[in-house]
Parts: sequence; structure tokens; C-alpha cells
Amino acid sequence: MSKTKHPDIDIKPDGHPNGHPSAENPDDLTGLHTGSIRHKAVGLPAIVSSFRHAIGEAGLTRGLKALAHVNQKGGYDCPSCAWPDPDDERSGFAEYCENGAKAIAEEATTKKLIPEFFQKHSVTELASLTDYHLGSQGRIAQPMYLPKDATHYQPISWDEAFSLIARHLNALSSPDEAVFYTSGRTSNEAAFLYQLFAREYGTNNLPDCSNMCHESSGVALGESLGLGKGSVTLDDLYQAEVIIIMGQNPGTNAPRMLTALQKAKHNGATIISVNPLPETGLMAFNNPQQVKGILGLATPLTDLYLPIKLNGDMALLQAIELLLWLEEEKAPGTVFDMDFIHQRTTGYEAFLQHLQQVSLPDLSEACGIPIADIGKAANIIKDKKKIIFCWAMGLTQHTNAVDSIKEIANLLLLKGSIGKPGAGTCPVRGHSNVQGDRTMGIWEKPTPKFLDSIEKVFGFQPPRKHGYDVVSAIRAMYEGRASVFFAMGGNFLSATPDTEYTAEALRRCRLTVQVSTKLNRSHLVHGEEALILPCLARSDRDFTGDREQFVSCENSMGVVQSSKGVLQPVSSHLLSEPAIVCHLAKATLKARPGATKVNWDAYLQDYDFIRDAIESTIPGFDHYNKRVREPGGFYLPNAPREGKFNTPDGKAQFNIASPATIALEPGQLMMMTIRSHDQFNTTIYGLDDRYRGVFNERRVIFLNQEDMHQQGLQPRDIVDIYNDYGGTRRIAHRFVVIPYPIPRQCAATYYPETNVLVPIDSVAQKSNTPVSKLILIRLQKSSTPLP
Ligand SMILES: Nc1nc2c(c(=O)[nH]1)N[C@H]1C(S)=C(S)[C@@H](COP(=O)(O)OP(=O)(O)OC[C@H]3O[C@@H](n4cnc5c(=O)[nH]c(N)nc54)[C@H](O)[C@@H]3O)O[C@H]1N2
Ligand SMILES: Nc1nc2c(c(=O)[nH]1)N[C@H]1C(S)=C(S)[C@@H](COP(=O)(O)OP(=O)(O)OC[C@H]3O[C@@H](n4cnc5c(=O)[nH]c(N)nc54)[C@H](O)[C@@H]3O)O[C@H]1N2
Ligand SMILES: [Mo]
Repeated sequence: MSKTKHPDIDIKPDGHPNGHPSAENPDDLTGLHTGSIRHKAVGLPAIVSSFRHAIGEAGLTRGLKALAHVNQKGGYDCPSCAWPDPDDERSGFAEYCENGAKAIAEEATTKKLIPEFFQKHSVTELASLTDYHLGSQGRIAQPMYLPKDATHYQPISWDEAFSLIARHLNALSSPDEAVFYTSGRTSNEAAFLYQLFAREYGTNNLPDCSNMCHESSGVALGESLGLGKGSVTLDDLYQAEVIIIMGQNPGTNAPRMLTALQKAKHNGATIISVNPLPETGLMAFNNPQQVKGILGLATPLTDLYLPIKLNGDMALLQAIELLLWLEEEKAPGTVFDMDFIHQRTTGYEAFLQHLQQVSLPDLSEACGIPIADIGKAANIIKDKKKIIFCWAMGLTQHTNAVDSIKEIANLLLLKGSIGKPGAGTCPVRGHSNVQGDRTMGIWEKPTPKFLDSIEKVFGFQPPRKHGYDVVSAIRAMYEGRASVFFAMGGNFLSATPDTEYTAEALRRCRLTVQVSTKLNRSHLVHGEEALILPCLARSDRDFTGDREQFVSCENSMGVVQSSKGVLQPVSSHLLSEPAIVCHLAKATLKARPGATKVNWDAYLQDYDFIRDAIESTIPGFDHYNKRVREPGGFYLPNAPREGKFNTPDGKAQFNIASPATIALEPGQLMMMTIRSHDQFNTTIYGLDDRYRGVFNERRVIFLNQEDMHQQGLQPRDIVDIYNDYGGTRRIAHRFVVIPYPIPRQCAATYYPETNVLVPIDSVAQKSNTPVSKLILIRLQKSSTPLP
């Protein structure tokens, strides 16, 4: 086993004004450098960057081994995004991207946190580190415990840790006082067991990162098309005539999608990008898997770029629909697919009536796109049938997100562009198994059918009452209705809205437990007692039950595949996530009358037994153990893909909605919180955002030059950002102003530094997703100047 030196870190002395470890990232500025915005993504710098990260963290042999097996048939699933792997040809070595390599380096590191590290540094001291520094300390190497009123974490045995949690859980007056959070890296096997345990214990309090991510897509697609998942496959993308990418930055967040777009483009597709920012990967792409890409010859990807105002998407879509209808009026039956509309949809007449009342100039004003450019988009779409919409957080994290996504469905329905090759919906999922976790039952609102199935297979009565999602869980903890918080991965404190409010919610818990690979702020802002349980990561070999195990994941297009780690774990004290759940369940449920109906010991021996249980419970997993072993895995059933809509009347539903009117007061701006090129959510790989020309600083705010002028701001001024939603003042201190091509009245900062500004009660209708892409802010020059 490798020796670990104490990391050399600059830790500030103890002492926080209110006696708590800080909930927010320290507001130290790191020294901004700027460069020009990149016009094309990937290519040689990305290859260099991948290797630097992987080898720098993990060492040469380990780094290369980790990279050689990622996303290969029989290898492991990249822990970064949920973009699918090609069904047939996979490039021999490089079926990963720069940011996948960073994610692998992050977990394959040989640095580890031994008990002396926690003995040396108090929780308050650790909280003075930025997220970047926290994450770079290394892998957590054994279970750690923070007793009541203690200042330092101390080692604890696994047995003691499980009995402590069991004691707390069994002392609650109702199982609904416990919250079981899941982040989207959890495997199918772990997720299935985790929800099974929560339900046998007695609660549906299963919030997950999806509540903050694609929940709006799930709700919208479920109601419009009868299935809360996307309908297309990679093959459809290759065949599409038009691909419209809205509110997504694939160059950074799903880089392998660029390869698919390049192929689509090569086959003749026209690409329309709708984004307030001219994101580098959308504009052009150097494929690192092709010689000409390495040499720097880029494929232009976007044919029409529409720099939309924040939340202008519904207005834009309706404007396009209106123009299409005007064309349809001129030559009936040539633009809309009337057969499809009559046979497969409901609500067309009412929809049309509504459409006839909208005003094109108003819509153009609302989305900030000139009518002429809207016309270009309508023209591209007019004669086409093979149309695909791709989207991500730029659509889902808005108040009216569900209706905006339903507007996408409306447009596809008008064109009959769903359930046929080359056409359909493509919500690009975030975490690598977030979609699988939901399929496995990680959901606070399980369907009666799912619960019936659990009851039938396992013989206990799962609770029927719906549980808490992320936002309602935070409220419940804040208000004392929940007091044990258990997280299967993730970084709840930093990923959720209203950091100070959430911090207080967690502090009011009796016990907070984090199953984690790396240190993060959720370990430092904790309940009365706290535990950190270190687990194996995706790239680690798993010898649970003394035999080598593998797990499985579902990607963004509904393909289930096996994932088997290849690296020697950094510590012998790590447990797999499925094993952690089994031990937790055994410890907690054994004290109860009738104990447990589930054979947890079998699952600890062989994960094939878990997959058998999944097969018995969840449709679509027939012969799971056999099919998951086939190279490339298998597709789950997807009705909309076949043109079938499992809605109450069996038809796809047109939806009627109107764009929101956002009245800004003088000096107010709309701010979105986005990801840099050097982070995975709250895990910060580095301080650069190469494509946007920002180096060595994350505390930046991108502003339109005219807005800067109006507010009397110069480049590199330092501002404090204010939000006063609901009468509560929220402040994020010290951000460096950067002029950027962004529409008037719009601003952008990085998540999670500005989560402190996202109001807990500003949520999307129906999906309850925090509104992270439109925060009303004001700026004030900071009294503390640049260092
Ligand atoms: N390397 C890396 N990969 C990742 C992640 C990561 O952090 N790093 N995170 C993963 C996760 S969990 C997720 S959910 C995905 C996130 O992937 P993305 O959704 O691409 O992530 P964001 O950075 O939030 O980018 C939102 C994009 O929407 C645009 N946008 C914001 N508001 C609007 C709007 O109102 N309308 C329109 N049309 N556009 C808008 C922004 O300019 C930005 O380009 O990526 C996943 N993959
Ligand atoms: N303002 C703002 N807030 C947002 C967003 C935004 O765009 N803007 N995006 C939202 C979105 S889309 C999402 S998905 C959420 C993300 O929310 P989360 O999923 O909760 O957060 P992550 O940052 O992905 O979690 C990182 C932590 O997971 C742990 N980890 C990593 N790998 C593993 C593993 O294999 N097993 C276990 N057990 N733990 C592991 C590590 O300890 C690491 O510190 O954030 C949301 N919050
Ligand atoms: Mo996400």
C-alpha cells in the first residue's frame, strides 16, 4: 500500500464568527487571468489536459490502466456524465473525454486521508479551505465519526458506525423523520437496495440530485408523452435532419456528445443552438479521435446560433410554432403532420386557438431574438420531419421549466417528429447513473404499481405516503420534522439552494451521515453527531463476498450496461455501496419485531442476487444477469420511441402555456449559475475555464458590457452580489467582473459559489426544482478592493 504524506495545505486558524464551521466557500480571490474565448472545443489541448490530470493524480501505470478501461465493453462506466457509448464501434483507447479523464483522476488518486489528518485539522479549520482544496486532499480511507460537541473527526469501526446509525433511526418517533438522499453516481444495485431498505424501514423520503436536475424534464415528458425519459438513441442523432440544442453546454458537460453531433453533421444535419452564451463546444469541435482533429482542423457545428435571453425559450418556441402555422395555413398539410396529430394527440384545437392569439413582436421581445432570426429557425424546421431537441439545465432550472419543456413536445408533435427514426426528445442527463437510480425506485413519489411490486416480491408493506424531495427535505430538517440525514454520495450542502438556510437545516439534525469518496463541505456542516462512510468508487475493484463483483448503470438513452472497476482500492477499509446498505439494513431492522423480509446476506455474497431481485420487481429487466453480461448491455423498453404514449387516454398531450413576464427593477439583473470547464458539480478540478478564457479564478461574474457601463463597472472591478427574494437578504461576497458576450440584463456565475443566492422558496412549478438559472440580483462594488 502506498504511503501517504500529510497534504501541505494552507489552513486558517480556528474560529468562525457565529461559532459554526463556515457553510460557504471562503471568499478569497485567487488571481484572475483572462484570455480570449475559444472558438472550438477539444483537440490537442484537451488530450494534454486529460493525461496531465489522470497521470498527475494517479501515477503513470494506474492512470493509464484507469483510462484504458473506461467505457470499454467489459470495463467500467465513466463516472462523469450520462452520455451513451456507441453501440457498435468504440475507439480503442479513447472512449472518454478530457472531463471524463479528470473525473477518473479525481477518484483514482493515490492520496488518502488517514486518521492523523483529521486529528490534526479541526472541522472549523477544514471549512476555511475552498472546495477545490478540500477535494484535492485525497480519498477518505476509513470511517470517521464526529461526536456531539467534538471539534475533530475520529476513527470509528464499521460495526460501531452501523450500530450508531441504527440506534438513531430506531429512536425516531416516525420513520418519516429520516431522510435518505442519493446522488446520481450510485449504481443500479446500490440504488435498488437503498430504496428497498428505506421502504422496509418505513419511509419514501428518498430525495435525489434529480430533484435539482432533470426533474422538470421527467414531469413534462411524463405528462406530455407518457414517459419521463428521452426517446432517442445515438442512431437517431446520426440520422437527424435538424438538431436543436437548448440550454446545454455539451463541450464541457457532455463532451462525447460532440462526436455524435459531428457525425450527424457529416450525415447532413443542420444544428441550431439556443443559448445566452456562445458556448465553445457548440460552435466548433476538434475531434481528438481523428487525426485532423488533433491537428486542429475543427468541424463547425452550429449553423444557426440564437443568443437567447434567460428563460426566453418558451417564447422562442411559440414564435417558431406560430411561423410554422402561418406556412401551414398557406399550404395545408405541408408543414404540420395532420395524420399524426389526429391519430396520436389530444388538445390540438385548443392549442391552435391559443397559438393564434400570441403576438410575434411580443415573443421576439421576450426571448431577445429578432423576428428575422426566428424566421431562419422556422425555415430550417419547416420541411423537415427528423427533428431532435436536446436540452439540459438551461431549461430545467427555471420557474416555468415544465411548461417550457412541454413546448418542445408541442413542436415535435406538430411535426409528427416523435416515435420515428431520427426524431424525438433528448434530455441530456447529468450524473452517470441518475436515470438508473430513478428506474430503481429512488423517488419520493413512487407509483402505486412500483410499490405493489415491492410488496408482492418481498412481502412487506411499503409506505404509500409520498416522501420529501430535496427542497421539502431541507424544510423538514429546518423545521425539526426530520432529524436523521443519510446521503448516498453527493454534496448536499453545496449542491442545494440557499446555502445558509440548508446549513442550518443540517445543523439541526441529530445525526448526519455521508457515504463518500472525497472530502466535501457536507462533512463540515453537520448535525449534532456526524459520520463519514468511505466507499469504493466506480474505477475501484470490488471484492464484496470474496469474489469480484460488477455493478450496472443506465445511461441517458436507456441502455443498461455493466461496470467493473480495475484499480486496487487506496485502502482496505472501504466498503462498496451495496455492502454499506446491506449492513445498514441488518443493523437497523434486526431490532424490530418481524425483523426483515429481505435476505440482505445473500446480496452481500453476490450481486447477481440483487439483479435477480431487480428483475422480479421492475419491468424491462428480464434475464438481467444474462443480458447485462453481453457486450454493450441492453436497451430498456421505451414506448414514445415506438410512437406509443402511455398517458391516461393513450395519446400525446398538447400543452397550453404562456411565457413568464419578468419585470426587472432598475439595476436588477437575471443571473444564471453554470459550470466551468474545470469542475464536476461541486467537485472542483481546477480554477480555469479554458473555453471561456478565464484562468485561475472562480469568483467571477460575466456581464454584458452595456450593463456594466450602466452600472458604472469596469472589467476586474470586485462586486458583492445581492438577492432579496421573499424579503430575505442573501449576499455572495467578492466576485470579479468580466465583460462577456451575454444578452442585456443577463449575468452568469459559477455554481456552487453562488448557491448562497438561490432562494429556497424559488422553485419550478410542478417539479419543485430550485430555480438556479434565473436569480434576481443587484450588484454593489465591494468595499474590499482586489488584493
Ligand atoms: N465536466 C462536467 N460534466 C458534467 C457536469 C459537470 O459539472 N462537469 N455535471 C453533470 C450534471 S449533474 C449535469 S445536470 C449536466 C449539466 O450540463 P449543462 O446543462 O450543460 O450545465 P450548465 O453549466 O448548468 O449549463 C447550462 C447551459 O444552459 C445555458 N442556459 C442557462 N440559462 C438558459 C436559458 O434560460 N435558456 C437557454 N436556452 N440556455 C440557458 C447556459 O449558458 C449553459 O450553456 O452535466 C453533467 N456533466
Ligand atoms: N446553483 C446551482 N445549483 C445546482 C446546479 C446548478 O446548475 N446550479 N445543478 C444541480 C444538479 S444538475 C445536480 S445533479 C446537483 C448535484 O448534486 P450532488 O450529486 O449532491 O453533488 P456532486 O457535486 O455531484 O457530489 C460530489 C460528491 O460525491 C461524492 N462521490 C463521488 N463519487 C462517489 C461515489 O462513487 N460514491 C459515493 N458514495 N460518493 C461519491 C464525493 O464525496 C463528492 O464530494 O447539484 C445541483 N445544484
Ligand atoms: Mo445534474
